[in-house]
Amino acid sequence: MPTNVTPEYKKAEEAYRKAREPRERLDCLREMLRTIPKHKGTDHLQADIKTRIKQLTEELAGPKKGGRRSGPSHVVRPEGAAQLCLVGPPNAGKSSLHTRLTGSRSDIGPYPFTTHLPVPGMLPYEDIHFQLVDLPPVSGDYMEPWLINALQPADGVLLVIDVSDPDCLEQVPTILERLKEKKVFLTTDWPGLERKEREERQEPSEEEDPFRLDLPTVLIANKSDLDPDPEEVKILEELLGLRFPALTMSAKTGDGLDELGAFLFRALGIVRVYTKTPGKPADSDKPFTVHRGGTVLDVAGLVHKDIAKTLKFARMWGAEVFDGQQVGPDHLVSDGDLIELHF
Ligand SMILES: Nc1nc2c(ncn2[C@@H]2O[C@H](COP(=O)(O)OP(=O)(O)OP(=O)(O)O)[C@@H](O)[C@H]2O)c(=O)[nH]1
Ligand SMILES: [Mg+2]
Repeated sequence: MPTNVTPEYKKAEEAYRKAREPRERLDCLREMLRTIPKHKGTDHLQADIKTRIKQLTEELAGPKKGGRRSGPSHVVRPEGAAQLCLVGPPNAGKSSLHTRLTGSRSDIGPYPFTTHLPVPGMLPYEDIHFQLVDLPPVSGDYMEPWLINALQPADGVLLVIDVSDPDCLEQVPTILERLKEKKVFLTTDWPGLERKEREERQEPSEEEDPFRLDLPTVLIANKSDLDPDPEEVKILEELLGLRFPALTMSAKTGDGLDELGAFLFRALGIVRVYTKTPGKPADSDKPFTVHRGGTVLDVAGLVHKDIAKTLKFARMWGAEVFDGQQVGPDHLVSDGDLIELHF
């Protein structure tokens, strides 16, 4: 990270980190390039920004006539409470899990490299949904060049392995290495779970690189029907020296699938907030979701950008307030709160 960057650049970088929509990310990158001080010390970063602008522009342009790339965009627009990408070695059962969890029609095959494109799907959990994105495999021999772009909007990763296949002892470190080369780090730090020791991060991060991507990761030990030893995944993690939270499941029998929604809800620290219009009953079927630490203002922004701009106060019903309590825009929301926005 170069020193002497302007506050203007810092602001653009901050906005880039927060942006989730590909088009918004592109705008932020352009702003970063516009505001970055142009001197030797920022040469690398300038080049990096330019490469990313080029890649994203191509992604957003879609199929090119007569060009090498054809077909749909590889970046999936986030929907639902959070986006989680399925990453793993070939044949681990990513697509099988995806079809069972989301009802998608992702291709399944008994041979490696069945999946070629990202496939989105929604996993229902209580009254919300998580978006799961099935992806092609990552192996020592091959990783789709666009896979890193597809990971950018994700809130987390499901690292899927075939627990009955001893090869996963080599596959997992290879995947971590390949992603790391592209500045993507799979971490144990889930916002809603107790923070593990700093040194468990794969790399020190005093000098934050704006393009470094840390993705909280859960290890999914699939094909438990082929290896019924419940301790297997613990042994694997010990052998691999990893501390990801882990879930054991079988896409074949359906065992363990039910636990994923509850895990994601807790691990991501999702907070559901219901809204109502003054003088009307609660609109309690479809909540808005924010992360723990979210405020009344954050919810207002999800309802409508203009409401967030003109928000005066809210009335709130919930566990932490008395019924109809008046609260300011900065008031923290908790799961199950009902709010009435006044603007
Ligand atoms: N016994 C058993 N077989 C499974 C399970 N999950 C998937 N399979 C089988 O494993 C093979 C690969 O499944 P896929 O879902 O295509 O695996 P994938 O990880 O998406 O594979 P790629 O797209 O090539 O990366 C298929 O023959 C599946 O039927 C499981 O839980 N148990
Ligand atoms: Mg697949």
